Amino acid sequence: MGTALVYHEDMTATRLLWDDPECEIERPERLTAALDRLRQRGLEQRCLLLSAREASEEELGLVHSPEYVSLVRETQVLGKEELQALSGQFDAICFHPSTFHCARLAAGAGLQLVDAVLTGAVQNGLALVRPPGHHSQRAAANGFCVFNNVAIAAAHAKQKHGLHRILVVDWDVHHGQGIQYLFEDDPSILYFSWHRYEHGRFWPFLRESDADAVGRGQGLGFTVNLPWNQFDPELVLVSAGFDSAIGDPEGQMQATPECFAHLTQLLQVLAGGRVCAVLEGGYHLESLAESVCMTVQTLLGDPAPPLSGSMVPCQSALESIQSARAAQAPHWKSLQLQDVTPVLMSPSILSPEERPPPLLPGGPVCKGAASAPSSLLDQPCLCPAPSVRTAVALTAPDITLVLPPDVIQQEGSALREETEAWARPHESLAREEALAALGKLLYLLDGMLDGQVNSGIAATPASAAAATLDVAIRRGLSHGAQRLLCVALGQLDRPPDLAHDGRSLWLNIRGKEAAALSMFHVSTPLPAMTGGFLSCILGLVLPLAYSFQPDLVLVALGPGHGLQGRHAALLAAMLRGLAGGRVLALLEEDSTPQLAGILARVLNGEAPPSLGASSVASPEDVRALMYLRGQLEPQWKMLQVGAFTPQK
Ligand code: Q9C
Ligand code: ZN
Repeated sequence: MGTALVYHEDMTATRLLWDDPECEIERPERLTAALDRLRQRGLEQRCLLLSAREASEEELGLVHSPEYVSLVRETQVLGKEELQALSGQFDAICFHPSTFHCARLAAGAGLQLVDAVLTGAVQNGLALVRPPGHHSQRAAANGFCVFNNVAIAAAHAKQKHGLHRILVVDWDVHHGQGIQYLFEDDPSILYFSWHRYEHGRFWPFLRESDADAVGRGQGLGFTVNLPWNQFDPELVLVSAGFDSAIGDPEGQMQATPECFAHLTQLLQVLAGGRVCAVLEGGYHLESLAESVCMTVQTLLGDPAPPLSGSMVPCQSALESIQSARAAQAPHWKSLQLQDVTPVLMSPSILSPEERPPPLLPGGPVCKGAASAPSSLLDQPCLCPAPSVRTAVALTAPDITLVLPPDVIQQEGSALREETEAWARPHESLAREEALAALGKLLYLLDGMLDGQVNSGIAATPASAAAATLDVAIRRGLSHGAQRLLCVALGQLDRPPDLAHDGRSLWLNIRGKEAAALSMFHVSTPLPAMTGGFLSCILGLVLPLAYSFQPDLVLVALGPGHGLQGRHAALLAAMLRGLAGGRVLALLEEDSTPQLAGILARVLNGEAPPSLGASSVASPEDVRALMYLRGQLEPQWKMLQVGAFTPQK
């Protein structure tokens, strides 16, 4: 459905007229650098370009007082001295005669983006704006922000489009206290911010930026944390500040540009993919430009490049997340799950030889804080993007009806002899039908391993599902995959002789018992309800997968998988964050064209359908999840995030 890019070059007009080291980083080149890079990468050309309009004074009045709007309007005619004097009344603000015009365009750009998304003209988009907005308050400019662009967009989405639940995610490095103040008693706008805090010693130095600020009155629980819960937003607004990115002089954090691709992709599973990002901070031009490209690329549906670096969460991050969860728990059922049952821990069943291998070949390279930002930014992705994003090798005659036009239906097949050689050990692959399906699968898999195809779907007769998966794993490992993640649903057993050498991680979702037979062999029951399924993906599958950092993902829906289409779509959408989106889905031949179609669309970059306000997980599902997390946490460190045992 497309991605909008909202911009107007007039927003480069506002600039610093006097000497002020604090304000000088918020410069016009921020917009031009981001836009130039989008052009250079061919991303601008793929977007629907919208020219920003000015917000009306009435629209500004959705969150600002008339007196404040008048005050800003009057700056248009002030001289330099007067502008400087007025600026001094606010914290980190430098007015310019064009400020009012620029700030109205910035707010208008957000409105236009929301209108475009909510009328269905586009699926999502980014507004490139100056000045930023999230620090500005009802009657005050603050931190380079004049009008609160995202807050105005949220109020407008409620008022003009009748929305009832809007999620605002603020990934700028600073706390958007302006948005928090404006909506802290409003339960229809969930404001989530992460920000550098330093126990109150980081700008804007506010006590209320801490985790225990949870909103007030009707809005209790709707300030600060956790998009993953029963909120089920209809729209996601992003206060997209890139001063949290590596190299930024303000934030001094370490997030690589790829992080923003992953953040964007995670948000795209909400609200049917209706995501509106509005630029806030970001002052390192190179890092800003790259991070903007990552965001737009992901909005356009391209798979996120794999994350690099250590996947071990740092202690201080764990502590912060724990405090935020604790503060939010009284207000969100999904955060109370952990208290359902004290988990009786059986002694660890992991044998010593199954401890993590020292360093896997081609494994993650830890980039320490010492490495210069440029070295992280200078690495262009060496592998060119595959020419085909998604290919399907499916036999159902009606499948073409449900495929988007750019999904390739693949006719090719591996050489007969070769296919037979791979099939030989398996009785179930002797039948002609099974052999033909295997040939098609091998051809597709080779296309993925060669880098021509990014993702795919293949089908197999139910009776040959396990054997076909077995061949796919072996073929993947022997033809270039360094680490292969296999998520198997239904009656599919881990190939018994598959080496426990750390090169494959087997995750089976089915059955009655939760069991971690080794750190690379995990089995969990299929949760009964949507809430349980979500917890399983977020609390187990993704932490394991992100820790493992596979370069190929197989997801197999085997006999009796019992998965609903929307659940399969969510799983596929989330797994697409791994391995640069190199995901191969294996279906049973008699799966419905609807299931194949929805998976093809999601693997191709479309948002999965919204799950709806989900039920919470059942006590049994929670128990299974907690048990496995406890078993696996010592090995897979990402499980420490949201752990039920306090970390020392
Ligand atoms: N050097 C935005 O990112 N200066 N505003 C902090 C410490 C103010 C940031 C002083 C930073 C304002 C939108
Ligand atoms: Zn900022």
